[in-house]
Amino acid sequence: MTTRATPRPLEEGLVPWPEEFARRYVAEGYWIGQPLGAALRRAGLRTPEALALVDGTTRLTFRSLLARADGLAVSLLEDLGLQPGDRLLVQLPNCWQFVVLTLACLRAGVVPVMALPAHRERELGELAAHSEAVAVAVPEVHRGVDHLVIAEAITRAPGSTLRSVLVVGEPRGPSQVDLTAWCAEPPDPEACAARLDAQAPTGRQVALFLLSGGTTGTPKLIPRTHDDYGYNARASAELCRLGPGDAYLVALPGGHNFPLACPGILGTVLRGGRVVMLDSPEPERAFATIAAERVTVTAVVPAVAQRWLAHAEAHGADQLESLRLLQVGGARLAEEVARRVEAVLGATLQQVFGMAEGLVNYTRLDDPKEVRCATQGRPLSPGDEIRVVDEAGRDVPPGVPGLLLTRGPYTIRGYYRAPEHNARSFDPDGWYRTGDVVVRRDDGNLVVEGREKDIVNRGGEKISAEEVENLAYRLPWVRQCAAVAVPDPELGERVCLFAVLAPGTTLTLTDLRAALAPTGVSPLLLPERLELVDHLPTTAVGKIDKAALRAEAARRAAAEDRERR
Ligand code: OOB
Repeated sequence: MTTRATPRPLEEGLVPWPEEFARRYVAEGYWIGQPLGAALRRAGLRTPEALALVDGTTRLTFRSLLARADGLAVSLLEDLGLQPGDRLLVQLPNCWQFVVLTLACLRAGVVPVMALPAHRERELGELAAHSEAVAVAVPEVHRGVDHLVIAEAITRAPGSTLRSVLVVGEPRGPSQVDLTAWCAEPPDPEACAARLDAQAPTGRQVALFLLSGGTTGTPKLIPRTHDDYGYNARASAELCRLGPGDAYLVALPGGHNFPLACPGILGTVLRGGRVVMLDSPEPERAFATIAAERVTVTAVVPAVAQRWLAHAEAHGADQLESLRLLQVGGARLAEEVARRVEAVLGATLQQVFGMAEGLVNYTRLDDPKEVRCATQGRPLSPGDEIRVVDEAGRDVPPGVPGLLLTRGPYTIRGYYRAPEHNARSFDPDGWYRTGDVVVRRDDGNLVVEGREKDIVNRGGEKISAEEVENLAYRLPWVRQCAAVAVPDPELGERVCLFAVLAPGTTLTLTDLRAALAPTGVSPLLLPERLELVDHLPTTAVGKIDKAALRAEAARRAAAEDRERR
C-alpha cells in the first residue's frame, strides 16, 4: 500500500478581502451569507416537479436533481471519507453527472477544482498537486482519450494526495467509484438534506476553484467563495431576466465561468429554469437540441457564433425560434459578425467580457443596437470598480486606450498559494490587473482593444505563450523560440511558433507537433504554425519583440491567404 501525502488545510494560501470591503459588500447586499448549495436547493424546492436538467434522454425534475445531489454529497463525506474543505478535481464533459456533482460539492462544502476538457496528464497533474486534491472525477473515455488512464497516472505520481477516482463509465480498480451509480436518488433524501444543512459552509468559505487562462508553471487557481460566486450567478441571472420559463443550453465546457455562472448553470437553477447539457457546440446538434428542448438562452464564444451563422445562412434558422438571447464572449467578437448575429439567428445578442477572476461586463438586453454590436458592455455590478490606466498607472480619460484594473464584490484579491503571481497581478490596493487593453466610452461601455498579457486566445481557450515555448525548448535543436498569436478567420487566433534552429537542422510543423504530442500536454499547446527564422527581433531593452513577431506572423499568414485565393 502506498501512503498518501496529507493535504494542508484549504485556508492556508487564500487572500481574503480586507474587512472594510467585506463589510461594505454585506451592507450593500451583494454578499448574503448563504451557502450556494442551500440557495440552489431553496430555489429548486419552489417547483419540485418542474423539469430542471436535461441531457439526451435523461430528464430530471428539481426534486430528483436535489435529492441526487444531496445523496451524492453524503456519499462523498461518508463513503469516500472527504471532509468539508477537501478539494475534488473535476474534469467531466457536459453531462448531467457534472451538474449533480457540482451541486453535491457545494452542499457538502467539498471544493471542486474545475479543470477543462482539453487538459491532459501534465495539466491535471499540476492542478491536483497545487490544489492537493484528494479525489478526481473523469469520464472513462471521451473523444478517444482514456481519462481513466490519466487519472490513474496522476494518482500514482510521487507525493500525490489523490485517493479516489470518480468515473462516469466503468470503474477499473478498487479506488474507483461509479459516479453515475453514486448519483442515484438516495432512499431518504430528507435525512441527507438534514445532515448537510447541519454542517453547511458559510458564505465566506471557498465554494469552488476556477482556472485562469494561460496558466504557467504553478497553475493559477481562482478561489471563489459562496458569497461572491452566488452573487455573480444571481446578479447575472437577473440582468439576463432569467425565469422559470427559460431553458439554458450548456454548449461551452461547463466548468468554465461563462456557462457555469454568467448566468449559466447556477443562475438558471437559482431562477427555476431548466438546464440542457450538450457535449459539443457543433451547429447541427446544437440547433436540433435548441428546437427539441425549446432553448431560450445560451452562451458561445465568437468562433462558435460564426459557425452557427454559417449553418443558419445555409440551412435557415427555423430551429432557433425559441432562442431569445445569445450571449457571446470569451474572445473578441468582430462588429460585422455581431451585426449578422441578430439578423440571421433571430436572437438578441449580448456581448460578455468576463474573466474567471471575477469582473464580468455585459451589454444590457435593452441597449441600443450600436452598443450591443460595437462594445463589450459594462460591469455587472454597481459594486464593481474599474480603472483604465497608462503604463505608469495613471488614469486615462474616456476614449483613450489603457490597461483595465478592477476590484469588486466578486473579483478575487489573490490566486491560491501563488504569492509571486499575486505580486504581479494585484496592486497593493487590491486592484486586479486584467492584462486587457480597453477603451472606456463616454457611455461607460468598454471596448476591448487588445491585451498586454502574453497569451493566445484560441477561440476563447487561453493558451500561455510561455508554456508553449517551454515545451518547444524540450527539442534540443530548438535554440531560441517565441510563441505568438497569428490571426485566424475561424478561431480569432492560433498559436504560431517562431524558432531559431541549431545549424544544420531542420523542422516541419508536423514533426514539431509529433515530437511534442507524447509529452502528455493539452493539444492546445501544440503550435499550429511554425516560422523558422535566423534570429528573433529584440526590443530596445533586449527582450524578444513579440509585437514585431505578431505583426510578422499576421503578414505572412495574410500573404499565404492571398496566394490561395
Ligand atoms: C472568460 O474568462 P477567461 O478567464 O477564460 O478569460 C478572460 C480573458 C479576458 O481577460 C480577456 O482577455 C478575454 O478573456 N475575453 C474577451 C472577452 N471575454 C473574455 N476579450 C474580448 N472580448 C470579450 N468579450 O473568457 C469569460 C468569463 C466569464 C464570462 C465570459 C467570458
